[in-house]
Amino acid sequence: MAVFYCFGNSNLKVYNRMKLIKGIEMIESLTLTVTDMKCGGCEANITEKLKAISGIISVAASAKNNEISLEYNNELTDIDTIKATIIATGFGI
Ligand SMILES: [Cu+2]
Repeated sequence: MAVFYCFGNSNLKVYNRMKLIKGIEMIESLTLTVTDMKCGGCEANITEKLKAISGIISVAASAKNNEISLEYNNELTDIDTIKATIIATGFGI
């Protein structure tokens, strides 16, 4: 699994890289069915919000498929935080 990248801020990037090298097992993949994304603007909006969470490694949002796939460090964030951010941004789970 290629997980040696991060879209967060530079400090987070360094932190995640350290953690990834120490133990890849704390990285989790998650795909959620998310409603109400209509276009690329919606995808960009939710992607930006999710990437701002500490511990989020990657985000792929698809309005077409009503899906958001993420990789995250489960020591830094969790599914409840991710879901709450999606709902707070105006989308449905
Ligand atoms: Cu849109």
